Amino acid sequence: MLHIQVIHGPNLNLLGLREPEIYGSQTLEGINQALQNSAQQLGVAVDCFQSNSEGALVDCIQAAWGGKDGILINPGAYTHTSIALRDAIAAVGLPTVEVHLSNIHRREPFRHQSYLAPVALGQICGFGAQSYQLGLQALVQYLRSADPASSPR
Ligand code: CA2
Repeated sequence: MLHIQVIHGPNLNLLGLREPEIYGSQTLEGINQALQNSAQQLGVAVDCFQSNSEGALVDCIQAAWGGKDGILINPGAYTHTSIALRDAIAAVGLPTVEVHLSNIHRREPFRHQSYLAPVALGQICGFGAQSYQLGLQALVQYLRSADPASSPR
């Protein structure tokens, strides 16, 4: 069975509690539960992790190496600042999909650049909590096409 590491970056623990006009009303717990439901439907296993600390996020990416097949990550504001997260993803070499709730390209110019996008398979943004669902589907499809033996069908 495929194992996916889901990673949420800084402040995403506040989802549903603050600024619902920008980030929606769903809580992080709700997003994780919806991902678990989809994972069950897809026949994959998902582990979810959130931290406000850049180092803890790097540790989680490193720990995925060897045990997980892919990474689904919303790096939060570290998207636009973190060479450390980019280097960790490049170092472990796991297929990674970057997701964002908001469309970072129609927001402030400082959000238009992602340090992670060049080392990710792709980026999905602007669909609210649905971005995570789309990202999970894309990642699982990619992993199954890369390794047909991992398909349950
Ligand atoms: O749109 C996204 O998913 C972001 O990754 C969210 C980050 C932002 O810095 C990125 O540019 C785009 C911010 C996450 C903050 O989450 C909050 C949630 C509720 C209340 C306050 C912040």
